[in-house]
Amino acid sequence: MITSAMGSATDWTEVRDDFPILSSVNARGQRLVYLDSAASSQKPISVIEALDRYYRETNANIHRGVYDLSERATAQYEAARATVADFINAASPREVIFVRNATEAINLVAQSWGRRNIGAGDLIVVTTMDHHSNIVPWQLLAEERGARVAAVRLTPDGQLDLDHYRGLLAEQPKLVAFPHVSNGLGTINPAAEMIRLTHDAGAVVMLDGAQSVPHMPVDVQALDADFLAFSGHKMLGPMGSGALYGKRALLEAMPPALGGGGMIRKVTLEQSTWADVPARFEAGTPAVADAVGLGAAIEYLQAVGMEHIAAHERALTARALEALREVPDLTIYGPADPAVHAGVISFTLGDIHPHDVAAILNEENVAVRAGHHCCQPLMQWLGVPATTRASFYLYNVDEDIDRLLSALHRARAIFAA
Ligand code: 7TS
Repeated sequence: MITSAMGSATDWTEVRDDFPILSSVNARGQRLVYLDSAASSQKPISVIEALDRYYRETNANIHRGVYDLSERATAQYEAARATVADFINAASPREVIFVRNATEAINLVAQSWGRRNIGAGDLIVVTTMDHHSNIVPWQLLAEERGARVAAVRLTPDGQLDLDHYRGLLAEQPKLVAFPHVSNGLGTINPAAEMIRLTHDAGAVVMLDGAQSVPHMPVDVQALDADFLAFSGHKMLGPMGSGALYGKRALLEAMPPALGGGGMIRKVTLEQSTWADVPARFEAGTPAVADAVGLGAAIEYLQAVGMEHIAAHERALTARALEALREVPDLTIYGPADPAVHAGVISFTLGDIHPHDVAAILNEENVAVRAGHHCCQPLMQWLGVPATTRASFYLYNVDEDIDRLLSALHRARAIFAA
């Protein structure tokens, strides 16, 4: 197990060995090559043990009991919040709200900030490459409020068309929602520049960090992000863990999205008043163990070092892009420039259906995703119903790319026959 930030000599196979599931083999003795981390990451032993330890030694409801266990559970939950805040360089842990996933984080903003700030005729801007999670909540809000939703167009190689974006900003939107990194194309968007332009136009930014926070250093203060949503399960943490970051002034001006225990200051049968943030947005008993597990996941990522992880993934991606370009009939979507292409590679292989490609890869124990990746508007723009997608994380190694390549050649051979 790794214990400290590593230099350039990291043995990534040792990192892989921290993830028990990655040493599993199929009936033919082939080791699992997991290339679907954009959907959900695997979990290191330290996270599995943190969950186990929490339930064995600490479990109790939080913020309620006056007994030792409950106080320890509360302390661990709040320590995890501080760990998340530190990870994204939030000014205060109060700016971090625990949620189940990025989807819930975005819906929280749409339902709370949105209902208070979006009115009839207002414009909300999303992008053609957004995940449904960063489109549908805004459509629901727009429908309710009589607002409009417009989408930023893409350039031919799958980057945001910033000229079109500037044009939309001239229409003075109230809110702009965009992904830091696209889960369908791997495009790394120029978040800092876009946020600056957005603020100059007087709009608030919902940055979808589901594919960036797990893979690269993300500093909310340097970016000046208003809201940032991300999922713990994509960054080595437990399923059902995630976080919303919001600037404190914005959060403090927002009404609760859910009512219940834990989020109130005073309740009478006539009316209620709200707790301070972040408790105001955490109604009911939270997923305490999962928050603690997310804290452990972040500690693992920090021990390896986010810059270091990003560099490893850049190297894997550059190598994979180069190798995939040599496969006949294979079309790669997304930017050709590896500097703006994260470790998410979407492709089609001739006329073979993406699901068939994934099924043959699965026979070789190579796990990839096929489908629309919850990006139907993006698929429409690409003119394909689906793609096959390989995505990388810190536990992938060069050998995984070799296995992907040989499985793709097998798929070609099978379908050529
Ligand atoms: N935003 C982006 C950019 C995503 O990639 C995802 C999940 C979400 C939001 C939603 O995350 P959730 O944790 O709330 O589900 N993306 C994917 C994917 O690409 N394959 O499965 C889930």
